[in-house]
Amino acid sequence: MINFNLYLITDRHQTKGQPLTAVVEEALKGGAKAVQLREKDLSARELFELALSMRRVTKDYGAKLFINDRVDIAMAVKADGVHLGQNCFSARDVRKIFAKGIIGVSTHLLKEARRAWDEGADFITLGPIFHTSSKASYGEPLGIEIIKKVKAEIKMPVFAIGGIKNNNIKGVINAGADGVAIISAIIGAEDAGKAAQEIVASCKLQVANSSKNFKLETGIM
Ligand code: 3NM
Repeated sequence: MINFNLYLITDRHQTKGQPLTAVVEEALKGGAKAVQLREKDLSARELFELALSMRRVTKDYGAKLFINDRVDIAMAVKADGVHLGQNCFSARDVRKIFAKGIIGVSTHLLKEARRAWDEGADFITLGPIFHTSSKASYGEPLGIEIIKKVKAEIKMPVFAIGGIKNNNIKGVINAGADGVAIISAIIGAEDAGKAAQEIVASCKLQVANSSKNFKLETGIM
């Protein structure tokens, strides 16, 4: 069900004036397979229109679409799932009304990750791992160690978020992350397609290396 390592998150304020759908399409051409529409300052109507065009373009490239917080809009545009913030509905409540939806939850602490797991989320984002200019309100970076702690307890996919760039993917995947969630390193890049392509390649390489290490360590070859 979670068959992607790169979870691309939108922010239309970082596209340097280009239409968001066009930038996302470039990233999809580069190999992104999952997009979260996260445009918190749009009205329901505006978000619905944008979600419809995101649905079309993600479908064209065989990619999954998630809508941040708005379960109603996710269902209306037949998105693959929703992404829930800590102040949003619980995963358990969403499951009752959006039975087929894949549910992601934003977490920033071990206890939030545990709760998402208990409530039946399908995956979490965990961060901010590094300093990020995209969401300063989440305060100080958590650092890589939190990934190890969460993965030791929680048996679901974890996407590291916050300041993730090509040059720090190796560290987060080695710490146990299943993938990375990114805004600025792709949406704000000069060439979103090239950036996505490089990041998808890094993720695949690091995931392959880490599972090889795991097999070697455990003796299962
Ligand atoms: N959520 P960038 S950090 C949307 O810690 C978001 O939950 C975070 O943007 C969290 O890839 C973040 O530009 C911003 O650092 C991610």
